[in-house]
Amino acid sequence: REGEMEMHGQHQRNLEYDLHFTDRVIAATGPAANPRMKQIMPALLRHIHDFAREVDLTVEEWVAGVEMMNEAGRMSTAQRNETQLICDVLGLESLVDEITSKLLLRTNSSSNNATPSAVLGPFYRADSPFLANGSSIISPLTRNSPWYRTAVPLLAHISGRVLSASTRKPLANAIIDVWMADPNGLYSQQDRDQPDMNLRGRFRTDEHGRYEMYALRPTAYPIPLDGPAGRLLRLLDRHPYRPAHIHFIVSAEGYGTLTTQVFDCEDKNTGNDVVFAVKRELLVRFEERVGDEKAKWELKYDFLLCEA
Ligand code: MBD
Ligand code: FE
Repeated sequence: REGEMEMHGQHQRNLEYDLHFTDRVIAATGPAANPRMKQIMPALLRHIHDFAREVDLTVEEWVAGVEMMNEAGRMSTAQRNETQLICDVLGLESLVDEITSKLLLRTNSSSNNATPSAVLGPFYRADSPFLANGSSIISPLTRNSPWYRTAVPLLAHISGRVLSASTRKPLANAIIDVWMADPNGLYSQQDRDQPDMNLRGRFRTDEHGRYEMYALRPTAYPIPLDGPAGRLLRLLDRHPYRPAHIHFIVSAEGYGTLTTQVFDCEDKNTGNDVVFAVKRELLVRFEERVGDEKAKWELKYDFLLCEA
């Protein structure tokens, strides 16, 4: 409805509304509702009603919004979460990530020294394969494929430790769940040219808290535009790019689980991520790796976890 939106540019404002209507809807909540619901729903109802009144939202426009949510729901699977992607382009996942970190800091000051979190995003998959330290998240099934040739210039060795944020004690047996897109900007589940679970894996730290893997230096890419999140970007005249990043979920017994991403500091898009997830502390530099025919690039990165 791109043309129509423009015609509505001079819509009427400030019709007179009966604000008691919102109070009636809020008051409809019963005494047995859960306390957190009683706390948050009045705010949600006020904002959503005020939004509709502020823009004089029409039935037709509301139906378009409902259809967008329905379509996102129909598209969402365990492999790709379109509803989450819509939240991402609206900045909502990054905002709740920030709120959650601030709340954690209040109850746990050691989280101040921990590696900052970043959004999960729509492409995480549970149950990726456990791999031995020093092995590659590139599926062996890609060897000798045209796909592998595109990956070779980006082969990277990634290693470091998982440490306690407060004591710097190395954490043995921590799990590092890693996933990333390929050089064409596609996660394995989006791409017929990649085997299942390509560029994903889980590693366990050794007795010195160390992990080590082969992966790729990541590249920037546009988020998928084939659904309502993409249409929303077009309606907003926005670019679809995410800066080059690698996702991690790091967990260890007795410590808070860290969901984060690292970003290649040389990527020109770090300043305008379409999902607003970049944090300065998560920018990393890939160095040239010498004397290893299995990797041209080197990244050393430690993860600092706070006590649970
Ligand atoms: C991604 O790859 C991603 O990590 C996020 C957060 C949103 C869209 C695509
Ligand atoms: Fe991603």
